[in-house]
Amino acid sequence: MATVIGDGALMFCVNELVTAVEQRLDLVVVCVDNGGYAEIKQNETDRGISPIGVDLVQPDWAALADAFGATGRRVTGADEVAPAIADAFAAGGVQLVHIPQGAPAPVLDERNPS
Ligand SMILES: Cc1ncc(C[n+]2csc(CCOP(=O)(O)OP(=O)(O)O)c2C)c(N)n1
Ligand SMILES: [Mg+2]
Repeated sequence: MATVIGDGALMFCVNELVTAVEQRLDLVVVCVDNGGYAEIKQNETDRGISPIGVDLVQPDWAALADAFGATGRRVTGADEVAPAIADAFAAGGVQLVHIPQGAPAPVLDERNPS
């Protein structure tokens, strides 16, 4: 199993990592971390609201995964994304791959198509 999840969404359900470890799942969690609730921030801006409560600190998600008994990896460049995900699948168990802002993930941003 695998999931791709934003940093804000992961913050809402991070406890489930422990459940996954308890249940001995093979689960790869890829956290795409843009440092906050970007969609909500955009919605606020679109409505003329000065953004509030939408810029989050970027935790060390890999360390958090390790603390939960999973295995965390943090990529520092785009070229590391695919190998890190491949390593996570190969390793088995609960694996978290943290892709912080500044290490662009190969994803399509629907709001800013290139
Ligand atoms: C269980 C749950 N809690 C709260 C929300 C409200 N919510 C919608 S989008 C969002 C922020 C998601 O942030 P992130 O995953 O970082 O995505 P981004 O907008 O930054 O791409 C939240 C909290 C939700 N949809 N579901
Ligand atoms: Mg985000």
